[in-house]
Amino acid sequence: MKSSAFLTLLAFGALVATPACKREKAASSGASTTENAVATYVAPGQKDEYYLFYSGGHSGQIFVAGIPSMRHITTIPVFAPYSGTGYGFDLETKKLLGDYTWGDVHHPGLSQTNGAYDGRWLFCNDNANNRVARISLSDFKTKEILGPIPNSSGNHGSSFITENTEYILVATRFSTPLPKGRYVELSEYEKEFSGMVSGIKVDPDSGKMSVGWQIKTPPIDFDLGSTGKGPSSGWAFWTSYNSEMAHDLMEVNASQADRDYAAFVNWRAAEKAVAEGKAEMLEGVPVIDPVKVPGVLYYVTIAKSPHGIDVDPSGRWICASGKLQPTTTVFDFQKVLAAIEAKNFDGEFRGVPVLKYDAIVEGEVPVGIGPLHTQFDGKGNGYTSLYIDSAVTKWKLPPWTDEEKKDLNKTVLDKIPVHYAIGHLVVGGSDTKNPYGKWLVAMNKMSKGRHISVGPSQPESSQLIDISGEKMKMVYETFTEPEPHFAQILKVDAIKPIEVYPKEENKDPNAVWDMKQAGVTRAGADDVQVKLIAVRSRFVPDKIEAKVGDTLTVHITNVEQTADMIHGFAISEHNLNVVMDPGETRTIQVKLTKPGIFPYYCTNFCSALHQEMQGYLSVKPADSAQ
Ligand code: RUQ
Ligand code: CUA
Repeated sequence: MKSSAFLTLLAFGALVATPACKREKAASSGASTTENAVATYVAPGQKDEYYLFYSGGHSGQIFVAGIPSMRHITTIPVFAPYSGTGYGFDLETKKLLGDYTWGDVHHPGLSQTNGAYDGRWLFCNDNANNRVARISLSDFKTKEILGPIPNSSGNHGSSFITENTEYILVATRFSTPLPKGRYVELSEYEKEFSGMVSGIKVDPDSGKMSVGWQIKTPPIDFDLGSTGKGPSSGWAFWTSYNSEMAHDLMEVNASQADRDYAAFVNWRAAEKAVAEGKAEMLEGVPVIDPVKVPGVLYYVTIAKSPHGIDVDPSGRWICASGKLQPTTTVFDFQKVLAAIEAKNFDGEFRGVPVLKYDAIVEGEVPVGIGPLHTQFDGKGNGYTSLYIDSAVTKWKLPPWTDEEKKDLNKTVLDKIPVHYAIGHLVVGGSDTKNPYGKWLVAMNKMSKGRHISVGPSQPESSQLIDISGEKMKMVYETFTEPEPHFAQILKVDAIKPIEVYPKEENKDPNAVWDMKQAGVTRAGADDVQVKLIAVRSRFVPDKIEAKVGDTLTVHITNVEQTADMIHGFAISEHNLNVVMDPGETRTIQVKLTKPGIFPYYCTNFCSALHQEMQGYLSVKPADSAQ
């Protein structure tokens, strides 16, 4: 008896002990566990040093985490409704979403002034419905959604922000016949379909976006891009696949050629051409034909099925990676300018010159297998993600010594495994003139057992890598909301978000601040208007009467001016919830279709009497006397 109980205990003990032992073992390989733990530990009451804005892919959202803790601290709903903040439920945000309830966010981009983050806006793209959105960093809310962009399908190659946020540059992943809505047989793909590069103009004061101009291209599939600075100021770069211009069995047919095209776009020249009347209007947008307007577009060949193309902080080195070739190709933009000047071309592609590869390439760095994206630390190094190797390679940017040039293996400085199948990676400020360096976040496409099991859909994983030393150091791993693509890192002290909406800045004509102004008005035969105050811990009024057939409009003002005093407003069985921050007014509207008594209540915990913050919507039958 005694011994069997002892054995049971032992077995039980072993079971309990295993995960902890495993944990220690895993962590102790590499740098010291304690060191890593301390480096990422943000003690209770302390705060992170950086924001990580990461794309939520087909969730249609942007997620915000802190670095180094990697804690997910907020969700910014952009292209999808989010009842957590009432986004997509009130009239204003419903209008932002338009006809869509989802989007596919891939590449967030921070606004810049003089090649540095200015902390004003965050832009992001919707790959699915061809839109771009603008988020204000003063309140972390989506302010504007532009699109679907005319003449543009598959808005993957965006949002790439120019040095002074003159434009968000955007390119099409999918080509379609233009104008949109025109029916053409798929067999006519090569002849009848078009791709497009678009300059989305950003108003420097308000941030308001509009389509500035477009450049029409053959039906290749643009992939990733980036914008120039320094010597490449005024230029933008995209990779593409499908130089074969295939339209079916893409996996095979679009991987035939050894090389695909990158597009080098002189957006200042495009802007000038439009000003000089050299564009033709299509669907209200000036569209440039690059064959008729030489100088706006050049092609460059890159091996093979290229994906990322990234400009280093100096603006001189353009680094492109071909998924199916184990190198990252570095172009020297000074040589690009010289080649253009000398017309050093290697024929043309559909009437547009192709720059002579040998004349502009600096070298092909043997980074490893499946290279996708490159980021920079501002200290002369590139970091390239390797999808197939599941690793990140650190390598030295040019200028290279003669010895290095002879054997570019010598420029490869370090390689660190990630788990697993990394897509994007991000280094703070990599796309500015002065990156922060310090941290690199690897966004992995497959987690394969990195988390405790939650069923077949395994949670994604991101890893935090310390790049401050010579060797990269893996320090932390965390769950990432799906579906991670690109991200941006911003120093916390680069912005100063507001805490309340000041009462005097609330311009909503239906805002009410005084309980005497609040109330229910029948404005028309079937139009009931309510001006409602939300304040700890009551709604004024707490009774609304209406009848079936009425359209009920409720303007709710949270009159609090105290930080973090947030109220929600939900009506039972009416699919409605909005959340008002302090000083904010939001409007909901609903057609009343069923009689009864429907409680409304505050959804956001606000005080000890939050539970009592409730009222009743009484809906009389349609035929009742008013
Ligand atoms: S892409 S994994 Cu949508 Cu940004 Cu490269
Ligand atoms: Cu107001 Cu809870």
